[in-house]
Amino acid sequence: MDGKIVFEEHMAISDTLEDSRSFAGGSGKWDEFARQILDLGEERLARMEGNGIAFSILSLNAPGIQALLDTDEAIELARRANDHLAEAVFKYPDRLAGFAALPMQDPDAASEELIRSVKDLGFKGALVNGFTQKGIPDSAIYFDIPEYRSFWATVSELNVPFYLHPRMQIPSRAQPYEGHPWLMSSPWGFAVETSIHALRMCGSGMFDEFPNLKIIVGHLGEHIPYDLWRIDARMRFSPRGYTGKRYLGEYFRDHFCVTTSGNFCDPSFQCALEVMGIDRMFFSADYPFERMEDAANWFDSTPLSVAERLQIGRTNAIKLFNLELE
Ligand code: GRE
Ligand code: ZN
Repeated sequence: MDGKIVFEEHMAISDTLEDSRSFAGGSGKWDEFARQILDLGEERLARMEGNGIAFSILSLNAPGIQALLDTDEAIELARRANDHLAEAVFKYPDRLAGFAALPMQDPDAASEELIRSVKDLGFKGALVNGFTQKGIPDSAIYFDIPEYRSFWATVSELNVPFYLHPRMQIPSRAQPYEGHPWLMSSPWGFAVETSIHALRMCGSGMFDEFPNLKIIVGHLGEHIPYDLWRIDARMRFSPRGYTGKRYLGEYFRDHFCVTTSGNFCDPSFQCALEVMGIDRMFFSADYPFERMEDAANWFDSTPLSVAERLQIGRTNAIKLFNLELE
């Protein structure tokens, strides 16, 4: 399919490049990976072209800003990363757009940077790499807590989506993974962390307060669509402090969008599609952690009608981000 749009696609600046080293796929692959994630020009655009991808919204690699302990440093680096990305977006406005990296260490500073990114740089929303650390290494702040309501008010007012992207749990909080470092990483722990954060948001009342909030999760929903029925079924018997006005599944279905990033599997895709509904499903690749070729070849041949493929691969994204594309 031509004209696809993708939006879990990553870039790095020199300050955050090392964050991704352990995910590059072995020592022999590092130079190529580093070149790909730093590139905001010809190689990326050519690869998009070759895979029928017309437009890509880029974001800073993980954990990026969220791993910084110093708030001033986080504010400064987020600004710098966003300005760097903006240069590429200005150069190729028909092909590239940006998500803001945000200093979530300080909710007011995060609001400010989001406003600047959307209004001055033309960015399409934010992508944040999970919980933020702050002050000490053993810290993990989730954004459903009351301190972030003013931030969500800003997101709501700007009416832009917020991409909740994975990061790895920090070692001091990762006892269940002991002895199995592979388990806490992208094969499993990424989804555990991100799904807990997403479900906390659903249970927090933030969607009652800001009914227009849209949160995006990747990797076919970070395991949630598969288990959404059971969550509600069990909570009827054992609510244990759940104070939501509606079933949790209703919040998830109404306020979350799901992308195919890094999860190119027909049965999982069919499950997410059936649970979320076609209006909430979106194609994405997760380049350069995934190969664009793998993403595109899978998506172009997964069982869908022509109209469904067009909607998930393109038109849903045009609507979600108000893109000025046909
Ligand atoms: C991602 O961006 O989603 C990602 C990483 C590292 C490894 C795997 C992965 O940042 O999907
Ligand atoms: Zn990603």
